[in-house]
Amino acid sequence: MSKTALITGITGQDGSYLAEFLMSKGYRVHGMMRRSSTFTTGRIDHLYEGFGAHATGLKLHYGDLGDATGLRRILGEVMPDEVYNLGAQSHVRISFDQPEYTADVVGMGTLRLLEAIRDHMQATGVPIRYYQAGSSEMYGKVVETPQRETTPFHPRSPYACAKVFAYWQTVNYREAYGLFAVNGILFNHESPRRTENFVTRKITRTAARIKLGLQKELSLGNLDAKRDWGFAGDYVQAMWMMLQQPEPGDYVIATGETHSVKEFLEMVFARLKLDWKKYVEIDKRLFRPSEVDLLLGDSSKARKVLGWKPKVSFPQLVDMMVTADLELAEREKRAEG
Ligand code: NAP
Ligand code: F7E
Repeated sequence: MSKTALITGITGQDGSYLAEFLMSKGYRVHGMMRRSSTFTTGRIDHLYEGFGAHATGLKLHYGDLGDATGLRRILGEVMPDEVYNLGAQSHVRISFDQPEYTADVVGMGTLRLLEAIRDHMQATGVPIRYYQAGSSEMYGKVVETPQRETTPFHPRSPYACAKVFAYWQTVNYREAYGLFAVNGILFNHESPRRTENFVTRKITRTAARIKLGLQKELSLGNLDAKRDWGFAGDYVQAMWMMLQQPEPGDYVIATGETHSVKEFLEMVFARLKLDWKKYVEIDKRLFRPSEVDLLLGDSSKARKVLGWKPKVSFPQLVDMMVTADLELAEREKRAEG
């Protein structure tokens, strides 16, 4: 019998790739989305038809990690075998502007969902496997490089502090109640579906618009920060693999390569045959009160135990994002007439 999965954060980058992947495996996929005054289903419109009882394919439910009653109701309706908690205020810079809200959604939201799952399992006797979207941001001011599962956390933003809270709650539900709960500690992963205010997509999107004469400049913050960037499509497969293991555990998911923002910028502009120095201005407002300078992951545990490895290389990722954003800019230019 096919399994049922519930994904929070279904409308986000990872939610869309994970839903596609699980549906390709024959899962019945349900997603939780927030009510909004504008449509937010652009990344998943191709996966669902209809809503509620009339839906075929992917099924969507209104809900919010701030609303425990709703979470409980959705669990009762969906009866999932697996829950993937991807919902979050996921922007690190913005978490400094909205620390309390970020802590509530990312930290307390995780606890609300874990509590709802605990009660649901007790009431129904049906087990659930739980995936928690942990982040390399938890390593923050790193104490060792590369970072692995045993590296201590030193979070450097309200977002990262909330993710550390969520991480330990997940571990504690595993230890205290025997819940099959895992933390994926995922390093940065990107794609043409990345929201436009994360640095990679901001660069590819703006550079493509500059190439076609639709924009003149690109404002950026700290170009020296280094990140271990992979492709989101590869990373969601690791989430699923973690939940198929005989025992629950926590796993680092990373490429094992690090590049500075400046290197990413140079590659994108070189690919478009543009000199980035002519277009980029540094805006101090885009710097963070406390920065994460260097992230580089060691995913040997995932490679050994899960048999996971990234398929898309760094140059391929840059190429994929530039190609997609050039096509988008060309459509915009045509629409402008
Ligand atoms: P994303 O594109 O920002 O998506 C976040 C999702 O969470 C969206 O669907 C968003 O809904 C939803 N959401 C926001 N607030 C919510 C709330 N109060 N209740 C329920 N849902 C809410 O993030 P992503 O890149 O796909 O990342 C997925 C998860 O992995 C997040 O938890 C993120 O923190 C974590 N993570 C990401 C990376 C990365 O490099 N991408 C690395 C490590 C960990 P709307 O569409 O309505 O905004
Ligand atoms: O910043 C620098 C910035 O916002 C990367 C989230 O998915 O990955 C993501 O968090 C670096 C930082 O990603 C701009 O200072 C320079 O050093 O793309 P980002 P992030 O903060 O690493 C982790 C793993 C998550 O868990 C998060 O949810 O780029 N940077 N100039 C800039 N960053 C942005 N956003 N905008 C700039 O103009």
